[in-house]
Amino acid sequence: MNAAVDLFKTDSQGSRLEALNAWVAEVAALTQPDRIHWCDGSDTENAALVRQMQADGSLLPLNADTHPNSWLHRSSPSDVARVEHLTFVCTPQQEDAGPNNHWMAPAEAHAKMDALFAGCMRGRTLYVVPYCMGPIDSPLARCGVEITDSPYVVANMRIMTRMGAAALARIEREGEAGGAFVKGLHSIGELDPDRRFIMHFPGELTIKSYGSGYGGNALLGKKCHALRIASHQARSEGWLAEHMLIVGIENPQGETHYIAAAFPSACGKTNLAMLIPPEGYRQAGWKVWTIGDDICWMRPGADGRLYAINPEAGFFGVAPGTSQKSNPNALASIGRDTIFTNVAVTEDNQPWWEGLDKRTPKRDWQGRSFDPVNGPAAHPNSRFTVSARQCPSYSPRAEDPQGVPISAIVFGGRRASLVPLVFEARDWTHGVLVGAAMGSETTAAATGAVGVMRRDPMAMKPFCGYNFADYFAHWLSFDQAGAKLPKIFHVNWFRKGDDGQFLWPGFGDNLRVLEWMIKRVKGQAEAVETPIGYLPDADTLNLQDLSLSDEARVKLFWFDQEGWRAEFDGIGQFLAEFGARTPQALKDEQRRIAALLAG
Ligand code: SAT
Ligand code: MN
Repeated sequence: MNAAVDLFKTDSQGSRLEALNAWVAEVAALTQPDRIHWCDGSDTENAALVRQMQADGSLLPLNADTHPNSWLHRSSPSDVARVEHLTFVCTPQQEDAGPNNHWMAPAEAHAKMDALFAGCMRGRTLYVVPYCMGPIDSPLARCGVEITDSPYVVANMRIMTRMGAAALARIEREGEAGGAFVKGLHSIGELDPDRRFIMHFPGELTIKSYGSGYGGNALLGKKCHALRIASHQARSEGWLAEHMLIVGIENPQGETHYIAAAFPSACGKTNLAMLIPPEGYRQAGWKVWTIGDDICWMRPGADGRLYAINPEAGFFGVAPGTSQKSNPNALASIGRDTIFTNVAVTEDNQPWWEGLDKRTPKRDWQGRSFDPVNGPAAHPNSRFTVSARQCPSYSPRAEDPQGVPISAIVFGGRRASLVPLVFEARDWTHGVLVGAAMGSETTAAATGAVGVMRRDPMAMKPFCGYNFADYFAHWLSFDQAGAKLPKIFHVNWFRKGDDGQFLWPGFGDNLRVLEWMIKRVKGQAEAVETPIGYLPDADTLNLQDLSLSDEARVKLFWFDQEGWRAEFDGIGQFLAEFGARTPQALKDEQRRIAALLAG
């Protein structure tokens, strides 16, 4: 390694954890960077990085009057989403990764990755990024260190996690014994889709990611650590790492219920987490508190309830569709100190995307003069990265080291037909089946065809770091004596009518559905029992001031026995894909309901 002068001040490595020092030295020997920089997360450090990225063109300044301290990053056009086909879980036994993951033997995967990493940081700086997932003083939080050669990744990690000195101090305090930190090695490589892999070694608490600078492929604290590696750790330690938003609903009596909800990427998690109550509800005193919009770690507390933290500190939200109408809180959050990725810009250099407003953009996400023949101006998976603290509805309880108690768990997908607006599972086992059977039409958050219906259990298809059959068993295992588990619900905001239009207005009006859930939790609302679960009684879900069509009033609350019979055949086949490892209790539950549907 060249002993070049550091761009920034690098302090002495005197007392640093030996395992961390050794790993950094080993990676530096392999990747041959010109410089090593240990990130402290300070404003000064960030300002220097931003200056450097501005100088090399990887960050472009946006209109400083309308969007102070905000930047546009244009990624390589072939590096715009997660790459599930290049993402692997490397366990010694293939069955432990399960049919839900791409698998490679650890030795082979290490050899493949190390060959890519060899010498890849020549001419570059190696950044050591210590981070903490969760409030820094939370017993539920976990730390990691990402090594990366991308300053863009460093800047994003600083927003998305508790990054820098405090995280490093916790890692050092915990030492080798205290639940070792996750090691994530990342290089943008050549940004070549043919030399791109995202590999996970759950047994070694290690991630190796090469060839992409984008979101979930590169910000290793997010999907790679907080879901794939953490789900694996959670299984052995008795907790859950889930692809869920966490939102607090405060009723006019001042009582707040926390709800965790799983939806696949780009299905409105951020909007639901930041929901603004409809006018009538606002006047009555309802309030909504955002804890997290993407990831939830939860574990049983001493009182038997599940307590949740948001391991992240920021939002990496989908820009297109975000507007004053759909998500005013998001819009208010991103008015300053935000990194935008792959959005378009207006004449006066403001960030712009489809669905924002009626203006015509000047340049598209690739920097070309906007021409509709080239497709949308903003990439459909363009994003904003912003600190959660900038969100007007950010809950003070989001920083609570003990987490928040969860009253209800919600599963939901994008289903144009069949699935009603809301139903409640009979009990925990049924709820686990409802989650396991989740289906959704694919979105632009991952490369591949959009709009294809696929099974996405608990919205974890791309993120579960082990065999789904074992994951279902882990979920079932929480139903123990003394447990006070949340009720489980399923929602579908995306049901369409015969004209192809959505039947439910969604957004703020989703609070009506959450209100019904809370009433159910408190035993205050009637429901109709059907084989698929409890549906709202005609007048227990508040539809006041909504101009729903007659078709909507019927279809949103309709249990279509015929259609569900076919759906349950599909669910049975899906569970069978996991063979003998599928928990018997889940198979029995599927059979029980299938028999009711046949009757
Ligand atoms: O790219 S990310 O995985 O971070 C966003 C998402 O797909 O949910
Ligand atoms: Mn997500």
